[in-house]
Amino acid sequence: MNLLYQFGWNDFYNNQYINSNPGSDFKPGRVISLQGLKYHVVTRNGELECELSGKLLYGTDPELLPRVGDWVYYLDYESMGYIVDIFTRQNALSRRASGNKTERQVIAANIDYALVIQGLDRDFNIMRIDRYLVQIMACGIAPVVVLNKADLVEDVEPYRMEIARLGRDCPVYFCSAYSGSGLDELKSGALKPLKTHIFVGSSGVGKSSIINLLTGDQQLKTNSLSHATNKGRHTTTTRDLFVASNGSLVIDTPGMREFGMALDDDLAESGLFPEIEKYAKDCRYADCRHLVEEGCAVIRAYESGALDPKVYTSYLKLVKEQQHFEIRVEDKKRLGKQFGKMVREVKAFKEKNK
Ligand SMILES: Nc1nc2c(ncn2[C@@H]2O[C@H](COP(=O)(O)OP(=O)(O)OP(=O)(O)O)[C@@H](O)[C@H]2O)c(=O)[nH]1
Ligand SMILES: [Mg+2]
Ligand SMILES: [Zn+2]
Repeated sequence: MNLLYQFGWNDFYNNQYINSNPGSDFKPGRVISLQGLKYHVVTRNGELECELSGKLLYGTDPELLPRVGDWVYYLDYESMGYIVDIFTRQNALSRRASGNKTERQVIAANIDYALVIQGLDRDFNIMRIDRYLVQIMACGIAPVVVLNKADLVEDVEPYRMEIARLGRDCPVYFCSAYSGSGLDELKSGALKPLKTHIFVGSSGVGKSSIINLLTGDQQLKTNSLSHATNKGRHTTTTRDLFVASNGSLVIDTPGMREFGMALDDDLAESGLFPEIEKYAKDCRYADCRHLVEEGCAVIRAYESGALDPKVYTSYLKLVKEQQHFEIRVEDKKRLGKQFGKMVREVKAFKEKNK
């Protein structure tokens, strides 16, 4: 099978490629890792190290620079490749850039499933899970919850129930990278061949450990602490895309302390809070934000105990964060137009030099 298909190439990208009629010099590939300005790209002929063309590097909205998972057009140049443009994304997992209120940071592109990993130790935090789920769904990605380190607890059922109370339609898996329990179920249930999965979660929850076991070798450095000295930490610092043994594609990410929201939608009506929306239809005002409004049925449900306080608090926290996040009006017409122009320029250049 064509290597590109093994890395997720499908009609969505193929149609773009055909319609852009790029000529044989512009080849497609997928970014599987990036280190500084060096990109590793899977091409029809294997892996190729690439750099960005100047035009892309200096002339592009940072959100549209290639990230892991992006499909790109590149030009061969001796033993290197030059990335000249990216394909329109199916979606992108993004978050608010840390320390910055208005900028969105793209973590990875073209993702089918995002697996939120937490450890069943002090890391477990139901509100944090909910924040991840909201941001993931807002990016148009299907979420999955994975609770690792099941070896550290007697009974996982209380955790399952707590997640069920969030009222979200999202599969939950329990596993232990230490004992190996639950990993087969995770692989056969959550990891789909040819689909792209991203692992997200705080540092130390076991993302790389799980991926190591799923991909069948030690491709990743895991964070093994030597207890006495705290030395020998190998925390993941680059993002990488791997093929697991069942043909699914898996992206590891470094742990994120915060996963700030970067949402466009009006949260109250976004469909992201089904438990809130259940009550919202009885609010006095149609545009009620359920914060301080009179006649708010959501606040009433919260006060009466009908609405889980954790769900309401999680909603409040997100509204507050979102109010800080103002999205710049972006000039998105760059894509397509500029690329068409470049194709014509290269073709003209080749004609002239025949
Ligand atoms: N008890 C227990 N420890 C685990 C389990 N999975 C991972 N660990 C340990 O947790 C530590 C962190 O594991 P990693 O796989 O490096 O965690 P990570 O999520 O990739 O961390 P970052 O790359 O920093 O984001 C290591 O010491 C692992 O041995 C588990 O199921 N049970
Ligand atoms: Mg890691
Ligand atoms: Zn209300």
